[in-house]
Amino acid sequence: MPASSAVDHSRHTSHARLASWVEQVAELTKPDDIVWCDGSDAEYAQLAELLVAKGTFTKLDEAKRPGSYLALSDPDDVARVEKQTYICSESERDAGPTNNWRDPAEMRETLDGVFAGAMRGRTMYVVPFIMGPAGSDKSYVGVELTDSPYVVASMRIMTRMGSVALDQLGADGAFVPCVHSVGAPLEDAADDVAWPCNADTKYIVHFPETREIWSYGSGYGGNALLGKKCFALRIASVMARDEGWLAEHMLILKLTSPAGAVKHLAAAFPSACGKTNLAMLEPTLPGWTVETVGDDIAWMKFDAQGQLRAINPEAGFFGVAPGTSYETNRNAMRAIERNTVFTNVALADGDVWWEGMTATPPAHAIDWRGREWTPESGTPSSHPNARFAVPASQAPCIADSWEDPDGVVIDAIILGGRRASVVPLVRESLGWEHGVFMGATMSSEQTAAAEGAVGALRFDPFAMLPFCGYHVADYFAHWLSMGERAGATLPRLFYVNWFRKDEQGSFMWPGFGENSRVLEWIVRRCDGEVEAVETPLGLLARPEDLDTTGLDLDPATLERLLSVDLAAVAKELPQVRTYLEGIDHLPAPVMAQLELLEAAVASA
Ligand code: SAT
Ligand code: MN
Repeated sequence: MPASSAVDHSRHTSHARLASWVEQVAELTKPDDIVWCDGSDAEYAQLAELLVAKGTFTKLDEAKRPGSYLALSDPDDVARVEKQTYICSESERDAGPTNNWRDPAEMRETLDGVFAGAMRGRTMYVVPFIMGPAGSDKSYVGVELTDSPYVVASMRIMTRMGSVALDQLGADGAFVPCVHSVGAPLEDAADDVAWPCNADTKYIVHFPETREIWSYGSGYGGNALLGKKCFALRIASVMARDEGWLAEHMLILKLTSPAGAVKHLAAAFPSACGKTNLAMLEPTLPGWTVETVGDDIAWMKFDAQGQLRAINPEAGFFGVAPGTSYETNRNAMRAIERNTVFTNVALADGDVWWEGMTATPPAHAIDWRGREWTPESGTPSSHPNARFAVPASQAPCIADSWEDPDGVVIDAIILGGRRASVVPLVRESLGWEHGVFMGATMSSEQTAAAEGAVGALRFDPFAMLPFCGYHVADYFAHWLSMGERAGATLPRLFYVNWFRKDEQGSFMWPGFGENSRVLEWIVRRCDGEVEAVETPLGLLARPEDLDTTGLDLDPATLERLLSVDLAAVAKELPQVRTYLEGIDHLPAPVMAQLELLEAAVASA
């Protein structure tokens, strides 16, 4: 039945605008079929069966990994494609220097071209989803139309999907329209491949003014699961700017002291700095517990009492598999023992394996490219960006408050980067403007793995470089304006660096569960229990205030971890200046913070 011949959608929704938009997209993309998703277990089971039949999913051994599947992607469709990601604001200025801008009218023409007939031979799934707990005033609804059943199955894990979202939408609620096609129309269903995508053409497009997302050509991760980076960060950051809240690339954790006092912290780190590990940390400090509210995204709004409250808009964890083990993140490993979709890891004896999962690799496996693999193969068995998708509720460390519709009160926000030198283990900002400066200049060192000079800094402001949907200078101004809200209780701002190295190249700080010692200091600062040492870089911890009981850490190393070498800071400030000067319309207070720091190190 050709969908374009006026299908009756009233059985599925009373939302006339939704029904007619579905019809419009079907007329453009010409799917063979339209399926409205209800999010039920039966529907998920059917999808999984279909994906197994298509060869996209391999069912894992039910005794070893119940309810779980492995998908292997096309080898050229393995990560977000930032060069083909666009912000199509009406004015080019609004996209700013960190985004690819395209004229919205021209982009609409382009999209009309590539989407015409794009779903031929396929089923178009209507996937309504809520970002945030059902019924929360902080949640928003989206509807993704996709021709990828893999995306539907993943959206079922990562969002509140199906009838629950249609119910929240009602007859005329607002939703973010998200259109996704793998860009591989079929003449004949028999021609399909296990991982359809378009090798040549990919477009990940955002229209911030109309709050729309169009994605073409990729089936992987953030390119295709449009609730995540596209909606919950790029579009939501624009909504947050307009409505006076914050949509951030931050984990949210709940920390309970031995006395039972609860604090919630949000934290932003660039990729590969252990965000999921921190969100699921097992404290080594006796009596402390960490529970997880979110591991990737935080939506934060001030409540009537002026407290900043955060929700995790997602319902699942989409974590990097390689490096995850019972040693590095036991909570994640326990979460993914069942009901998990793995993508681009190795298949070994009916179960999954990846580099770093166990000390001894399996003698034989099928690698992420579907080839025979042994430890002697000389290539990694899993793609470095291989992922697991798992319902958040399965994590043993999930906080009871993780679905609280009111959100949790954020007491402190932690920023950080991966720095082998210069940057101390922990410091508190000198105030809100200084904290915004710290966020704006978040950086990691260039490693040999990436292009560019080793030792050069890569700036990733608030870990939002690829995710801020508008001009990054306006984003800094928005952060500054949060600090001026009348009656607001602002969270304290901290900057941590777990990655300091000594002259021999060894990490000076043990990291992982030991990071609870730093969290404890942060809590004591929030409670006004400890003094700190004021320096031009921020408020530093005194060595005697960091609980190092039972740690094998000599006093000299601790001293170095907690102090700043102003001469070393002075040496890298020119890089900071060049970076900030490259941002047009930079708010004056951010530059003023740099000038204060330059003056302080010059006179030191
Ligand atoms: O692919 S995602 O964007 O969802 C994950 C990531 O790249 O951080
Ligand atoms: Mn992320």
